[in-house]
Amino acid sequence: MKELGKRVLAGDIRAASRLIRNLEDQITDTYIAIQEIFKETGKSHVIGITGAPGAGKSTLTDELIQAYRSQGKTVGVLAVDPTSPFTGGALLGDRIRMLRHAEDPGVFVRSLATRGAMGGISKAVGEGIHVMDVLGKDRIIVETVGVGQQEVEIINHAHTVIVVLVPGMGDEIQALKAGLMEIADIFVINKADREGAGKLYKETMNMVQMSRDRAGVSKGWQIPVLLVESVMEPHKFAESVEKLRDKIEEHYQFLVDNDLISERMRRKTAAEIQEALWGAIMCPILNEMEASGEMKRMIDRCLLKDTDPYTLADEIALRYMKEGLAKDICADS
Ligand SMILES: Nc1nc2c(ncn2[C@@H]2O[C@H](COP(=O)(O)OP(=O)(O)OP(=O)(O)O)[C@@H](O)[C@H]2O)c(=O)[nH]1
Ligand SMILES: [Mg+2]
Repeated sequence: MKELGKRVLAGDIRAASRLIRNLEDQITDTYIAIQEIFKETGKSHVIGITGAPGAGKSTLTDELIQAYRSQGKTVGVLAVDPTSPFTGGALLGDRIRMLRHAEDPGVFVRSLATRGAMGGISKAVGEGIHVMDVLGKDRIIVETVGVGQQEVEIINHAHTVIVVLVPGMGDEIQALKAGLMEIADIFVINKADREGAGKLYKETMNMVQMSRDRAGVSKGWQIPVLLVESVMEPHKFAESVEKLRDKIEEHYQFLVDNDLISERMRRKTAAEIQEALWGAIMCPILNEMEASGEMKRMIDRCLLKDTDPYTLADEIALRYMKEGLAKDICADS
C-alpha cells in the first residue's frame, strides 16, 4: 500500500492496521510511513500497563476503555506480546477480552507481536503509539508483560506507568527485582478476591513509603497503591477502575503542572533517536554481513581465537566509515 503514512494521517483505519502489521512483520520501509506521520504525533496521553503474565492486565484494560468511553474519550490499545514462551497464547485472549469494544469507532485495539532482534520490540511499540496518536486517540494504553528488561523500557514510551501486582506470586519482591519499583507511577493490586490481597496491599504501601523520593521523571509524585475489586463483582470492579482512571488523569495533570512532561518527552525522543539509528546503521551492516557469509566467518575466527569481537568491530566500523552504508533491506530490526 503506497503512501501509508498519509492515509493514516487522513484517518484511514485500514491503512493504520496495515501499518501496525508491517511494524509487527518488521517490514523495512515502514520508517517512511513513520517519517510521514511524525510531525503530527505527541498529542495523546500514553498509559503503560505492565505486570506478570496473567496478572489481569487485559481484563483491567478492557474496563479502563469503558471508563474512558463513558467520558467520551477515545482510546487506542496496543497489546504487546513479546512472543515469549510465557505468553505464547496471549494474543487471541487479548482480542477476545476486548471484543465488546470492537464495533466502537472510538476504540482501536491492536496486538503487536514482535519477534525481533534486540531493541525491536521497543522500536515497534514506539511506532505503534505514533500510529494511534495520529489517529487522534485521546488515551493510548500499552499493555506489556513485565518479565524483563525490555518491558521496563515502557518508561520510554508512556507518560503514566501502572504496575499490576497480584496476590500469591511474591510480586512485591518481583517488582523490586525487575526494577518495576523505579518505573511505577501507580500500583494496582489486582484480583482482590484472591487470598492475600489485603496483605499485598499493605506490603506494597510499605514498600512505596520506604522508597526514597523519586528522582527523575516523576519527582515529587506520591505513588498511589490502588486495590481494584475483583472482576467477579462487576459493579465494584467498574467503580474501582473509574478510580484508577481518575488517578491516571491526576498523574498526567501532575506532570503538566510540574513541567515534567517535557522531561519525559526528551527521554522518549532520545530513545527513539537511538532506535532509529540502530535501524539505520546496525541493521544494514548486520544484514550485509549475514548475507555475504562474513558473520559466519567472523564467528569461526573468534572461536579459534584468531581474533576477537572488539578488534573485528573496530575493523568493520572503519570499513563502513570509509565505504558508507548500502541502504539495504533490514529485515530483523
Ligand atoms: N480471580 C480473578 N481472576 C481474574 C481477575 N481479573 C482477571 N482474572 C483472570 O485472570 C486471567 C488472566 O487475565 P488477563 O486479563 O488475560 O491477564 P493478563 O495480565 O492480560 O495476561 P497476559 O497478557 O497473558 O500476561 C483470566 O483468566 C482472567 O479472567 C480477578 O479480579 N479475579
Ligand atoms: Mg493480556
